[in-house]
Amino acid sequence: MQIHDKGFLLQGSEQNRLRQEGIRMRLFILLAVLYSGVRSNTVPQKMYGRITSPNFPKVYPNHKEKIWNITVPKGYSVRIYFTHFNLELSYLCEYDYVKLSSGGKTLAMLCGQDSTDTEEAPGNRTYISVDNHLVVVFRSDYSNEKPFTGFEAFYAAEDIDECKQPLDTKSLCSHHCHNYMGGYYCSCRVGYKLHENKRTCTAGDN
Ligand SMILES: [Ca+2]
Ligand SMILES: [Ca+2]
Repeated sequence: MQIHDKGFLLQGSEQNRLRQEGIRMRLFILLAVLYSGVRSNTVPQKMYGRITSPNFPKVYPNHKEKIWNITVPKGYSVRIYFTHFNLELSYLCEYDYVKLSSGGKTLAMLCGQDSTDTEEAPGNRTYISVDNHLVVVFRSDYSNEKPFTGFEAFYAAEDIDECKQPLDTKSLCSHHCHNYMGGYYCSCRVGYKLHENKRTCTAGDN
């Protein structure tokens, strides 16, 4: 009986400790969110939004860097397009630019107003992130010879169709794949059972 009581007490203090750790962790996350928010203008997780260059639609300032970390829920990607784009043109966009990157890769390096042989301007193009994160960087150098008005862009979360894989990759489901907003699921042909991994089908026992 005493042993049982002691065990119970220990459990109680263990719970207390865990609770305190939980509070500390939450405080830490809150501070981390606030801190990162100040540093890189993390866009809170939204399904859509609008971003613009500093001072838009007025001329953007020199010597400016701004970063947007756009995150949408898992199972979605970020589609972005520009309704206005007017940046200083420079060889390979090394002076002023808008850089789109996702999954550690650069999707586009944009500058100018219209695309040239060596520089890309967005025009009517839309860009899609490879996962549920998109990083947009705006950067201007120390000078402009003319007034440039910067950019305005809109983004929206777009469902990833997991069932539509590139031809050279293995399908996620061994039989049927069903796409839905924010995810997908697999099913099997008659006589087969879905494996615990929810993807492969095995011949049923019955
Ligand atoms: Ca410039
Ligand atoms: Ca989906």
